[in-house]
Amino acid sequence: MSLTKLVFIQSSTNSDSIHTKVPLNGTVGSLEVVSGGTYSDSLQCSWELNFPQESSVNLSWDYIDTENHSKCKYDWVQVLDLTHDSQLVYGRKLCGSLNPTNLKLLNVMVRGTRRLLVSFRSDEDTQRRGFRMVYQAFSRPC
Ligand SMILES: [Ca+2]
Repeated sequence: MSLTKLVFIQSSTNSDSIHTKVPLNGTVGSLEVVSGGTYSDSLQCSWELNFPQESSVNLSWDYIDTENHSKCKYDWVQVLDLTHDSQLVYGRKLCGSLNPTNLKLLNVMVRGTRRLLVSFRSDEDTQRRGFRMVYQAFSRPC
């Protein structure tokens, strides 16, 4: 089961940024495995995000709450940059129950990409709340 919906993010002025970022293509959205409750067992979901031109894509996470394992063996979410040899954006899978501080550490800007692949997997037992990832793509202004 997958759910994709649009989430509009208020633009904010960043003190260390001179330019105001404008999402030229309106490529803003969020991905999550469930809208409430827990995800299902034995899920294999993936979402491919295609951007009309090379973009800088900001990724942030409202929550990540999956079965925990030191190597994320059971339930996990990962982000691949398909433009750059399918590199793992975080260098690893993500799993466990992350507190707000650790979630903030996952805020990244993926630069110069046209395609990202977000995948989620759960095994047959122990389900939790899942994740919600928010993305916002910025194209080059000129
Ligand atoms: Ca599980």
